[in-house]
Amino acid sequence: MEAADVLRSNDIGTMVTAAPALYPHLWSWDAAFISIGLAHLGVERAGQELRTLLAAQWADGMIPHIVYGDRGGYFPGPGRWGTAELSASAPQAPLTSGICQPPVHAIAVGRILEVARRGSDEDRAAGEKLVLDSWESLYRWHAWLARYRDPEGTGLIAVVHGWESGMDNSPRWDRPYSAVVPGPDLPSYVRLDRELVRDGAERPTDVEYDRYLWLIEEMRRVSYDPVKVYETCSFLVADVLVSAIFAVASDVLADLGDEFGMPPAQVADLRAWAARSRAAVAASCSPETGLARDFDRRAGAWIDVETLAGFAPLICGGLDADAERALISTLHGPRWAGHPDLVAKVPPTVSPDSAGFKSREYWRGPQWPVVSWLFGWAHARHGHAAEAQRLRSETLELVGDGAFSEYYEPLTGEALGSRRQSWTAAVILDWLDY
Ligand code: 9WN
Repeated sequence: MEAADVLRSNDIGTMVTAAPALYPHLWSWDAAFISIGLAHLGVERAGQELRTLLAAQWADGMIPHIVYGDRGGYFPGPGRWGTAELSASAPQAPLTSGICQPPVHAIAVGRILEVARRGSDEDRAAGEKLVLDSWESLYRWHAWLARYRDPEGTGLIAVVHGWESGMDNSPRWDRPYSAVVPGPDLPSYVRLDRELVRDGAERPTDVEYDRYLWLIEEMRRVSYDPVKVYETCSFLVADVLVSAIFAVASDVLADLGDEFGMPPAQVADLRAWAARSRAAVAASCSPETGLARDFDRRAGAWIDVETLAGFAPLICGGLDADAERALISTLHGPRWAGHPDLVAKVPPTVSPDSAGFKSREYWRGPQWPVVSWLFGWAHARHGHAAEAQRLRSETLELVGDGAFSEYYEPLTGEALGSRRQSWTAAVILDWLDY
């Protein structure tokens, strides 16, 4: 009931904001997870959340990472991006940011359909209508990623900003960000997040923020043209977790396409993208650690930093059975989710045994319930039922304080970041209704 209350109280009618104060707008991958939670309260409202997001899809196919509502309260706001003035592809309304986030949306549509089919006739009809109404937009979104973020057809999808990965300040990005040098003409700005999260150690640093804002300046200068962004942006990294999500989401979308009679040529595209990305994720694995790796396209080098993203092959499959079993054991073993110092056996974003582990700092160590759900969903899909159950019960334990926090301190279980974070409540609702 409390999880449902979080979603209802964050619902401003047109959208469920990602969080009540810190994130008072709609975020792309949050909206997908939120819609899964909403499906348990009513399939129609779940579909509406995705429709709000898809209504902001750019003409070229990109789904933007933020869709702004009419309240301010977040920096950077639409004025800082200037997408409506600068890009012919961006919508004039609603206003949006100029980058994207991980493509989890087809996963959400698939899950909503499953929930809908267990409900009333109206729920079932609403779930099926959602598939029919969203399929083409999601196909265009996947086509945009394949075309503009993997122009050489490697299978690894690139991000041009840490925000695009959803794991903004992960240590994965430290080296690529060290090559992002803000110019003296970076317009001044005031962070609002630091007013709302008082403990600075829980948020990215000011040095990191300067780089985040500088990348926006670089993109403004090429009017968000996706070809030029790829060519000129000083941050360009092939993201192995985004690629794995892209692969499995393409599988889900292709299966829905077959079932709902969508054009065979488009379904074939999705299957080809899925196969290519799955193979590329598997091929990225480090011979030493077995973990998948990002590739810094600007530096031309693999990023050998050990983080939770290294388990990307468990999201999309594609390893041989022995390698997959070994990776599962590592994820649930004593270096990661089974680390003896953790309060709950939920994967931390960085292992406590890593030099870069920071127990309170955002994507540098804390446990994120939504990421745990994603691994749990993938475990169930790929036949690892016991591990899926463990993630569910351990994450429910972690969030048992009812704060529905954005992230948790792994060694103490302390709630960190925003409270009443929508996607945390949403995945808990889904898990309670399994
Ligand atoms: C920047 C909304 C978003 C999530 C991201 C998370 C955080 C924003 C921020 O909040 O990012 O996009 O201001 O820190 O890192 O994954 O989508 O919940």
